[in-house]
Amino acid sequence: MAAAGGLTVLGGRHSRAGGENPWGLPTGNAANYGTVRPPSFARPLPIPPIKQPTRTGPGGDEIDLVLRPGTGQPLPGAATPILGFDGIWPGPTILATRGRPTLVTVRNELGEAANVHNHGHHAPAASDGHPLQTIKPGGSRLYTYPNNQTGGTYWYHDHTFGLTGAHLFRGLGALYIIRDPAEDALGLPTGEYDVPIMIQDRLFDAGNALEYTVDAGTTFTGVLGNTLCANGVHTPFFDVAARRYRFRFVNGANSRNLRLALGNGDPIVQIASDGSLLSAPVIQTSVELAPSERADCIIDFGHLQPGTSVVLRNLDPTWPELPDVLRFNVVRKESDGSRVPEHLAEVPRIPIGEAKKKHRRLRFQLADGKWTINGLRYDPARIDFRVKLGTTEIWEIENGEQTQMHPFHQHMVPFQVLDINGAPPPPAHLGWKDSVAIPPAGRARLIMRFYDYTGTYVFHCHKLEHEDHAMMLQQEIVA
Ligand SMILES: [Cu+2]
Repeated sequence: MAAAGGLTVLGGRHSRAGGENPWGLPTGNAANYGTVRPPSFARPLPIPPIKQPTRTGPGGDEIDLVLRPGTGQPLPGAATPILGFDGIWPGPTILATRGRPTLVTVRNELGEAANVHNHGHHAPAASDGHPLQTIKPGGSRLYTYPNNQTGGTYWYHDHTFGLTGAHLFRGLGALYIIRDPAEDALGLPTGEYDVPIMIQDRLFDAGNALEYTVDAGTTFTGVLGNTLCANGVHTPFFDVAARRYRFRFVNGANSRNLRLALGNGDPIVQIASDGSLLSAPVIQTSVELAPSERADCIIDFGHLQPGTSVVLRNLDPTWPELPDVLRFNVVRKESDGSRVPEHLAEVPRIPIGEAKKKHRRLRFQLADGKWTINGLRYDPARIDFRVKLGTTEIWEIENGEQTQMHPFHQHMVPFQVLDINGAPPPPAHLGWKDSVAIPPAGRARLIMRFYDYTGTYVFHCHKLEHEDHAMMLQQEIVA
């Protein structure tokens, strides 16, 4: 089935074509998938700069951010043109403190409309980055982030109607971390031992330019790269001391799933999922992250001798497989005053009875070759349903697609996972979440409280090529 206008997606199952992608589809520029990558672990992991406030006062921290073109150096050789917050990829990390507002003035010097969505943030509708609330070229907009929510790892990215995938792919993504004094008192690794790592697959052409193609194949599978980047650099290395580290892993890929594991078989201790600490650490052999999910993990290099290396692997089999994320090189011994307490935070479960009869069913599926939710494509002029402020609801998200998962993302309020395919969620899913993978042909039930803000907010699939074409609906929260 050919794609009219390049935006119709294919339905049904697709057989594996030898040497091609498993769907046998024209996915992006096929020639570039065969590009020989430079050696792995050759360049250091960059750490995005911390954004310094322009002013701090009683009303909060004021930050000035500019959307502008820039260049990155993900590969050796020619620089790569990008679109960046402050012209860099990833953009600067914004550090906020729980309970103290952050006021971000964003000026757009991109030459095209764009905006900012602070993913996982509990913000007034005017600051949520609704797909139509864009900043015109040359214009600016003030985003108010109250930071009245759990401390943790969040991230901000563009959310322009129909262009979110293209904009994030070109570089418009960065971390937003909320510090919480209660969390600081736990003794977890901090300072230089608290390391943000945004993982993103990208496709480059022979001249190192980013190659983003929307066609029938990529709209079906999502855009999948042939190069895995950590903080904007292809498969880097990171020198560590023989001690504990906290890594804030962000799956900032457009559509790729990740399953992180250590090459030496050591455990990864997950302490937070999306924006909240778990009640207790979860010891895992691998950590799965759907697009937009985050996992804060403790990795202890304390038993390793200097000179040892450990590769962070990606075990997810999505085509084309990208098995190496980065390599940790243990370079020195060091004393370690950090600890990982057995109890991290109170995460009270929302009682199911609180939702009373407020249940919704949302079916994510292909309909007439298009990505839909309950058969509907996103229409910004249409309110899909209204939710009463102050109520609690249970949403049952169904995945009607047999071959791939859809990562569900809700704006404005976090949720708790009640069950996935009828089974209790895994321990790493017992915190507050804003994104969750709905397995192929599977379902999940989520419970959420609608509090503080009225207005129109979207929810959608976070495979961005699904979201853009147009697996997204909107709810209006009403008083
Ligand atoms: Cu999807």
